[in-house]
Amino acid sequence: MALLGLNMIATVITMRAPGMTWGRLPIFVWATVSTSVLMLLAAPVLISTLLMLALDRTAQTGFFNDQTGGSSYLYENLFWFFGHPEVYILAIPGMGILLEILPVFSRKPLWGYRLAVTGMLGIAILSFLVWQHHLFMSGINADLRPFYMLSTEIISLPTGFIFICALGTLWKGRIRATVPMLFSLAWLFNFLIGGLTGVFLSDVPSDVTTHGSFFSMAHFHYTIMGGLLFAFFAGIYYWVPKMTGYNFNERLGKVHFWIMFLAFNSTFGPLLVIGFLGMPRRVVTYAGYLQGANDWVSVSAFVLGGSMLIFLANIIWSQLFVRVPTGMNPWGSKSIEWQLPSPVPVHNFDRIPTFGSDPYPYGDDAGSNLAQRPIVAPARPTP
Ligand SMILES: [Cu+2]
Repeated sequence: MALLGLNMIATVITMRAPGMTWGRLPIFVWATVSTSVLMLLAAPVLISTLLMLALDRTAQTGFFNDQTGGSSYLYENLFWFFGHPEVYILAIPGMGILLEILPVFSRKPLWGYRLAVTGMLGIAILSFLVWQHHLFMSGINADLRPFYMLSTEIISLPTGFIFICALGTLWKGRIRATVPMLFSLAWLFNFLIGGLTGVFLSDVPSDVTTHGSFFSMAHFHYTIMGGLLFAFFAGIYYWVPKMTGYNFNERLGKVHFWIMFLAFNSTFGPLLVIGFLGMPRRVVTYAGYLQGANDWVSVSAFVLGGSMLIFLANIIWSQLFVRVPTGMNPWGSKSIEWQLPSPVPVHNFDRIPTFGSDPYPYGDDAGSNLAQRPIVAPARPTP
């Protein structure tokens, strides 16, 4: 994971095409860079921690064993020094997918490009300063609590930048409710709930009561499943036709989206409430007054799982049997990958393309697939 991050960063620094300045990088590439920084710096900590743990178990060393002079608290710290950045290793690529898709289906340039880049890099840097919010209830030195409470709450700022950029892009746009767009809009709704409930968990007084409850579990699912997984599906519905050359069935995609979106909220929304009412995580039994709500959640969770079967059916139906050709640019995107045939030829371009503008030249009159300002400048003449 660390080497993959290093590879990505080195590739972006050294192998950009002519004209692809830092200010013209597609926002998903910025998301990849931010994620790669996290992978490069966080993964080695996990690897070393697991190595020490393995030595504790096999060679009876005493890193984390309280009986032999080690510290299990040290293990918690090292684990979460990796574990919190890991949350953003999952989340930031989702933000990149979101900000890549919104301009296409709003027919507007990405609003606040620099703000979005600042947001992603800001999240990446700040995510190394917040890990002890997982240890508020683990015997942390009480004097350390305010710092980690503040640093965690400050991370809402760069995350807020991403929301502002998303809303600014949507504002007065000509919205097309395609399947990738629906999943992207659902990201905004779910991740907002995930973010707002996170504030309660980063705040020490309210964390003392909500820690270890279904509230924190539901919060986690709103960020990772409601955020990442919905963006992941947006990316699949958006880019897989480019990879395979065949469209997904739009109607099945919409059925998948609506069942997944409603069932997701019907599962994890009530769990937020149940958690507040005092239901702990990882306990099979619970008070009788929570029975009805738990039944509701269980049924919703099965429906949520069932929605994946619709997705599976769509893959088999549209990619293996019906096979409607995608064409070069079905979404009318201005990004470079859509200026090539689907699927993309093995060596992509015959000649290295040069870039004359940013990747989002959507104007008010942009309705056709033809860019007013072509993103791909004429290839350099070969000598
Ligand atoms: Cu965390």
